[in-house]
Amino acid sequence: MATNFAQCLILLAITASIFEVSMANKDWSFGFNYTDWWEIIVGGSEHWHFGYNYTNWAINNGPFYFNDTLVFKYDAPNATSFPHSVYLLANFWSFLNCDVKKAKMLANPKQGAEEGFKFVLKKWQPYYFACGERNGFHCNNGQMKFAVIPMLRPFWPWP
Ligand SMILES: *[C@@H]1O[C@H](CO)[C@@H](O)[C@H](O)[C@H]1NC(C)=O
Ligand SMILES: *[C@@H]1O[C@H](CO)[C@@H](O)[C@H](O)[C@H]1NC(C)=O
Ligand SMILES: *[C@@H]1O[C@H](CO)[C@@H](O)[C@H](O)[C@H]1NC(C)=O
Ligand SMILES: *[C@@H]1O[C@H](CO)[C@@H](O)[C@H](O)[C@H]1NC(C)=O
Ligand SMILES: [Cu+2]
Repeated sequence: MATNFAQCLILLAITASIFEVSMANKDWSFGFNYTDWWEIIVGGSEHWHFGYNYTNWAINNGPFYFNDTLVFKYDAPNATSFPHSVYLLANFWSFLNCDVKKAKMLANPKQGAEEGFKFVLKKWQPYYFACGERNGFHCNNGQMKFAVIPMLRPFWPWP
């Protein structure tokens, strides 16, 4: 089971590199700036807040692809609102247990304002996102966590 999964990853990584090479020789952009085509607002109109089921959101809005940009939007805290943040959890166990101790902070409570905090899915790896506030409480009880494994885009959507 584990071996098959590893083989599968290697195969797909090879496919990805071949694909990248073949695309590198062609100018598909025709001068058009497509860097911000695939920006996905995490939570959609709900943005990034306590109590929304982001696992469910990720299932319904996936799959996500290489170079997709996730946008986390949350207001900076004030006297009546709580802070949020964006952390990358170390591994699947940390994700399950909302263990934010070993996590890496990607965005502090102020970085989600206005345009939001943008994160590009650049690598072939699982990404475990969570809110790091209150030592995992937002992640656990607030459901502010989700996992993403970017895929290779099966087609190029321009005409
Ligand atoms: C494309 O747009 C992005 C953001 O809108 C900008 O940062 C980038 O420099 C632009 N790239 C080119 C080649 O114009
Ligand atoms: C959130 O959504 C997931 C996937 O649909 C579901 O399995 C889970 O039970 C939901 N969590 C809560 C607390 O409702
Ligand atoms: C992702 O973006 C980088 C930098 O813009 C580019 O070199 C790479 O080919 C892209 N990968 C895919 C799979 O689109
Ligand atoms: C505090 O922030 C919340 C959420 O962004 C906003 O709805 C509210 O109006 C703000 N309150 C004050 C006093 O600025
Ligand atoms: Cu939070």
